[in-house]
Amino acid sequence: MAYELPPLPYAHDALEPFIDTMTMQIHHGKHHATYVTNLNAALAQYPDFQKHSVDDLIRNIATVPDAIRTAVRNNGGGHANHAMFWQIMAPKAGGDPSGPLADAIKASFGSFEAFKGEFKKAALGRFGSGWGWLVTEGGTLKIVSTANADTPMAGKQTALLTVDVWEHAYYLDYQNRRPDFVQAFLDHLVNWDFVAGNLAKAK
Ligand code: MN3
Repeated sequence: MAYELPPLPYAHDALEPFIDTMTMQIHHGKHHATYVTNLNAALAQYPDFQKHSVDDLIRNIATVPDAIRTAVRNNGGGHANHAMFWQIMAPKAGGDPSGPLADAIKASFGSFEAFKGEFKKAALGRFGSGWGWLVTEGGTLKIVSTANADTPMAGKQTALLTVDVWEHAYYLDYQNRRPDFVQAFLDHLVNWDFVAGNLAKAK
């Protein structure tokens, strides 16, 4: 098996009360696991492509054969995005970033409050299923959103932070209230130390 489901970096109930245990069990153990299974199935006849990291696979999606490109884009993207999303969150997290990351956010958006406003706008403005992102491109931080399992890493951007806004990410706790989920994510779940590490690596 080329690709494997990474374990959650915390217990299934660790993000309560902001994300409930069953959501985490289904989201990680079913949704994410299915992306990994389907990615392996798509690449079963293409062993050369199994040697790449999933991030490299997505970054170089144009080199993937036509016959499996859509399957790899969707399932490889789903795998890569979720693998990052689990690490973006942590128990008793959220709050304000500090250090070079806080400076970069202030330089790019004016203030942390302005950043949060723009991030929420992107996450809530994504119609249907997708992802909200903080990325870095050419030394500037930007906020973008992507549809379905697409990732900004397929272009020239490097992802620093992401939130899954598919309904399966929040429906049991929040039903139709995506704004409340994204607010709780920013206030209580973002692991800013991990985001700061992503920024340091991108430089
Ligand atoms: Mn998801």
